[in-house]
Amino acid sequence: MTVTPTENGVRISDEATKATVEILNFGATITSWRILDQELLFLSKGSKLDGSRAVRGGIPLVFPRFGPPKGDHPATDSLPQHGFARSSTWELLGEVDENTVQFGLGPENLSEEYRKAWNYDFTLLYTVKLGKEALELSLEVENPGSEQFDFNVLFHTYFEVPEVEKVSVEGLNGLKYFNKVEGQFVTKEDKPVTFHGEVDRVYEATPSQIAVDYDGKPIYEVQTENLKDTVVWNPWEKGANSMSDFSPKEDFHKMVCVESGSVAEFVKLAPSKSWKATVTLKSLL
Ligand code: TA6
Repeated sequence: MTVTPTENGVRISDEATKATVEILNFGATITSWRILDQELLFLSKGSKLDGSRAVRGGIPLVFPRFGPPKGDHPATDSLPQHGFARSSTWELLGEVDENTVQFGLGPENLSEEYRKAWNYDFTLLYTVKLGKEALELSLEVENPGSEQFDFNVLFHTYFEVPEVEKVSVEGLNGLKYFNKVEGQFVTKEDKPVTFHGEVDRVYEATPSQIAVDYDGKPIYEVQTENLKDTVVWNPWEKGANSMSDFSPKEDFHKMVCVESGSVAEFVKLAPSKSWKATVTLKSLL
């Protein structure tokens, strides 16, 4: 395994398995994860990678709020949709070992605008470890200040798939979810999630293991520790058309977002406390 700097971030690679992961300093966004030269994460060809806006694909990090400000949570209502972590430049803290790197974000890394909108003391530590068939992502949130703060967090993972109409997400049957397309809760639906139109759902209290199946066979596994919820999203044609950085538009067929996080409720972090969560993505391809 080797860790090498790239123009705007870092790459970890393993010669033996031809596995690589690429991470930008901007957003600490993972933009590529490959095994045996096969790309496993979707990245829109229209995505900006120059720090001018959040990356459309890969794994952007959502913190400290999920979704648009709704006027019901003053502490985060001045922030843009999905918060500031994905659109701030993180500090590459360095190699933890030959297959692991760590990034940090604190108030000193935020723009004045974000700092004003969320004026808390905080430290985020993001650890990315490349395994032979897995990618292990850990996020630690620390509160070194004297005031409690609330946060949502989400690993907004865009998986690459050959055709989303052949995908099903397994492990969420029968669970309550908020259907963002219709703006209402659904309490019980006993079938796997499939994609034949726009899907935008926030599943609450989800199991720690979810699978993405293709043609009835598992191709990805998502394991979590200390994360409650799972968001499943595909924008379909209309959604793709509404995003200027989504191109070509028909590529919505090639992605499925299965996003692990804590978003239905805010996590509350008292002064001097810290919180940690881990997501392990496995490729079964
Ligand atoms: O996580 C799903 C979601 O919240 C969708 O509602 C959709 O809007 C998506 O994220 C992308 O959001 P973005 O701000 O990146 O355009």
